[in-house]
Order: sequence, then structure tokens, then C-alpha cells
Amino acid sequence: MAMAVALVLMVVASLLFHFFSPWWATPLASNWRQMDETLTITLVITAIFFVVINLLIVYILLRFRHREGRRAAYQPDNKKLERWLIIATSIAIMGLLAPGLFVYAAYVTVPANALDVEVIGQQWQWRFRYPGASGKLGRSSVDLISAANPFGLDPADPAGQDNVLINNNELHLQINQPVRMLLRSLDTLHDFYVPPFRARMNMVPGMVTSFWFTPDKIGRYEVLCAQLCGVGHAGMRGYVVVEDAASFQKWLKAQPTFAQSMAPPAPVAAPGAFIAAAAGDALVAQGKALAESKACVACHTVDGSPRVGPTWKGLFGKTETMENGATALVDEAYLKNFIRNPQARVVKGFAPMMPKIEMSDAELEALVAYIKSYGAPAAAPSTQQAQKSAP
Ligand SMILES: [Cu+2]
Repeated sequence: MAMAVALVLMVVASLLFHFFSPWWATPLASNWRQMDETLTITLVITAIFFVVINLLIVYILLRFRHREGRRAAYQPDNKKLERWLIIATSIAIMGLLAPGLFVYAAYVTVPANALDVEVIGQQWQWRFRYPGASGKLGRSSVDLISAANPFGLDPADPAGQDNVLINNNELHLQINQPVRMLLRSLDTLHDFYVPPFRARMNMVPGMVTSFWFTPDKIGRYEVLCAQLCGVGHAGMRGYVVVEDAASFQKWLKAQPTFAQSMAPPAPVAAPGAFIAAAAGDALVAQGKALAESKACVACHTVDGSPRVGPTWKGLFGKTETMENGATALVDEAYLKNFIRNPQARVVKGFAPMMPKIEMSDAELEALVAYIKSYGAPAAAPSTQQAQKSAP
């Protein structure tokens, strides 16, 4: 009897939880209404079976409970009952599978006017590449990946010269323009997932996977990595900005092409204390942006709270103890060496799990300036910069 009551309560509670739950899907922002409908069909079919099977058990518990003097009869089979069970479960399974086949057929049929956008996943950051005016993405190879060429594009391929490179975690898309996302991973399994778009795909090292969708609502959406890819996985976030055609084109034109990114940087002109101080602030701001786009913030805080890696608050100027007992002063050289070669030494109390993140010398300079701005509490960031730029 207690078991029967428990089952009834479980069924009622499950149904109530479904209808009154605060956890609903995010509003749809793409063409994939079919995916939502398929989920609903699956949910309804499985819910019907869940309720029916549990109530059947309740009925059996009550109807056939033990009574003095009554014995169970042995019935090896029941053709009629088996026929009905086979028919009912077959229909239910077809109902579960068939809609998925239709959606999948649509999912692998990419519209001819889809814009190709490449996504590169790496512990724990995102990068994006758009074709230039030629509409073609140039050749790439993992052998060519370096700090200066994080996408590994082939400099000899003319199709790659005008490719637009986004070296941070914000992707822009034009509303109502179908896109085919071409996915690459540089290290381990990742998954590019924007919940309001529904569509998603695993990113597998050594191959290019793809999926398509059409964003149909203007907005800024969060990108998640949907495959557990290491300790910084939860911090592997990015953004997709869906905007009108004019804003998208304006944004795209402001981004560097591969040819531009490979050109030597222009020398910084205009000396002077005031400009040096402003440049220092700009450097710290650039470092902050890098810390976010390269996902350093997934493991390092700036408020003193511990995470996977040491906090940057008060780090600069401190003496760090290594696992082997040696000590080292955290200065610019220490930080640069550590970021360039994170596995070379192990800080006491932390696991040697920091990934090697490709960064140009200029980016490294900016990141170190940002970490330095959170240095020893005695020197506030502005004082430090003033001291640095005074001579
Ligand atoms: Cu990931």
C-alpha cells in the first residue's frame, strides 16, 4: 500500500513540477522551431508512458496484493496482450524517432546562400574567421599555428589574405542571414552552443564539423562550451551579437584581415609623459580585454578569491613559493616566462594545469600590465603607472 501511495505521489509531483517549473527553455532566436517541436513530442510521449506505466504498477499492487487463500496462476504467455504491447510500443518508438529524422534532414541541408563562419575552440577561448570579399575561407593547417598566426592560415594561399580574423570571444551575425558554422578545435573536444539558437555541434580536434542556422532575433546571446573540456570549461564563454545588415557590415569592416594581421605593427609615435600615461592606461585596458577573451578569467580572479589558479590581486611584487621549495619574485619577467611556458614550474598549492595560450609579444605586454595593475596593495594602479611613465 505504501508503495502504491508513493508512486501516485511521484506521478502527481512530476506533473505539477513540469507545469509550474521555473525552468523553461530560453526564447527561440533562430529558425529551429522544429527542434523545439521535436522536444515537445518526445516529452509528451515519454510523459504518457511514465504516467501509464506507474499507474499500471499501482493498479497491479492493489488488485493483486496478497490475500489469504489466493494463489497466483502461472501463465507462460498471452499472445493477445503481447500483440497489443508490440503495436503500442512500435508506434511510440516511431513517434519518438521519426520527427528527429525530419529535423536532421533539414539540419544537414545547408541553404545555398549561407555565410561560412569558422569557429576555433581552444582551452578555454573562442576565435572566429569570416571570408573576405572573395567569399572564400583560405587554407589552414595546425602546423602553421603560432602566436602571430593563431588561426594557422597558409600565407601562400591568396584566398586567405582577405579573411577577417576575430581574435576574441565575440561573434557578430546579420539577422535573417543563414550561417554555416565550421568548427575546429585545437586541443580537445569542445561544443559550440548558443541555447536560444538550439543548433549546436561538437568540435573535434583534427576535423572540421559544421551546422547551420538563421538567427532571427536581434540581441546579444551567450555562447557556452557544451563539452566538459577541462578545469576552465565553465569559463569558456563568448557572445553572439545579432544585428541588422548595416551594423554588421560596419563592424566587419573594422576588423583586421589576415594580411593586415601579418603586417609588421606600425611604430608608436608621439612621446611625452601625458601620452605615455594614456598609453599605459590603454595597455591595461587591452590587457583586461585579453584576460576576458583568452579566458584567463576562467581560472584567475582579481578580487582575491581563489579559483583554479592564483588570484591576480596582490600577485605582482609578491614572492611565490614553488612546489620544489624554491621561491621567486613575481615581476614582469616571471609573469612573461610563466605565461609563455606554464608547465615549466609549479606554484605550491596549484596543479600544473595552465594551458599554453598563443599570444603575441604585444599581447603579453598588455596582459602583464593588467596583472601588474592589481599588484601589491601598497601601490595603486594609477600610482604605478605614473611612476613608470614619469621619466
Ligand atoms: Cu570547451
